[in-house]
Amino acid sequence: PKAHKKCRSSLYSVDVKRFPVPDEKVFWHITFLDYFPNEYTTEKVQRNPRADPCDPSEINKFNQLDTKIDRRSFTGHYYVDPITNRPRNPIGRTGITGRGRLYYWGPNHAGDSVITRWHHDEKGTIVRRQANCQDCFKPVLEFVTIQRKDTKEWALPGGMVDPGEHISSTVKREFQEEAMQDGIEEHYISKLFSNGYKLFEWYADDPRNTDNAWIETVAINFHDETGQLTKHIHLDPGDDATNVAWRPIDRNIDLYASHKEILKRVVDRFDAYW
Ligand code: RP5
Ligand code: MG
Ligand code: MG
Repeated sequence: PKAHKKCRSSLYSVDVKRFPVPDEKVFWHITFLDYFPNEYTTEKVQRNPRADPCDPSEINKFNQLDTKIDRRSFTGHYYVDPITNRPRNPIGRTGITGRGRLYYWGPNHAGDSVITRWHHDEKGTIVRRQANCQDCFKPVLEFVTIQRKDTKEWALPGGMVDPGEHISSTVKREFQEEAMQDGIEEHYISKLFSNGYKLFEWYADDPRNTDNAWIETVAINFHDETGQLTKHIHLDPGDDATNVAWRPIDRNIDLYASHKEILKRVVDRFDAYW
C-alpha cells in the first residue's frame, strides 16, 4: 500500500505533538525501536455516549459488522493487539496512539460526494484545455467543493456514516448539510443523487488518523451531463463549511485528506482535462 502523509504532519490539534515518523519508517514491518508516540483521545470523545468505550477490550467484534457499527476495513483484515485489544492502523505509524477526535477504535466510515458537470465559458461552450498529448485538448470538468471550518482546507462535501445508515444516504445528507440551504430543491437533489457511480472506497489519509483509529471513505460521483439539473441547485455553506463553490478540476488543486486522489478518479472516468 501507499504510505499515508497527512496524519504525520507535526501536530494533531493545537497542543498535541505527533512523534515524527520518517517516510521510510511508516510501515509496521520496518523496525523502529525508538518509536514512542503520545497517547491522545479528546475529552469530548471520552465523554460521548455515542462513541466507543474508552477500553477497547469491551469490543469483541473488530473486523466484523457489529450490529449497526461496521468495524470492517476496505483494506482487509486489520491486526488487533491480543493484549490491549487495540486495532492497528492498516497503513502504518502516525506518531500518535488512542483515538484522537475519532469516535471508534479501528475504522471510522465516511462518505463523500463528487458532484460534477462540464465547465462552460460565458458563451455556453464547454471549455477545453491542452492536455499532455500533442494537439490534444480535453474538456474541463467542474465539481462542488466546500471550505472546511476545522482546517480551512477545500474539500469534497462529506461526513461520517451514522450507525446503521446506508452510504447513499450519508452522502446525500452531508451534501445537503454542508453545501445547501435546508429543505429546498428536494426534487432536483433527489434526481441528482439517484444515479451514483462509486469512484473510491479505501483508507483516507485524514489528519485525524491515529495508530488505533482511522477514517475510511466511499466516494460517489453524481454527474450532471447537461448542467440542466445542477443549475437549479443553489449552493450555500452549511454547518461544517465556511464556503462552497463550483471549481474547475486540474492537477494543481490541493484538497483535504485523500480528496485529490478521488478527483483524479472522476477525471479518468470521463477522460477529462487534468
Ligand atoms: C475525510 O473526512 C473523508 O473523506 C470525509 O470527507 C471526512 C469526514 O469527516 P467530517 O467531514 O465529518 O469531519 O477523511
Ligand atoms: Mg463533513
Ligand atoms: Mg457534516
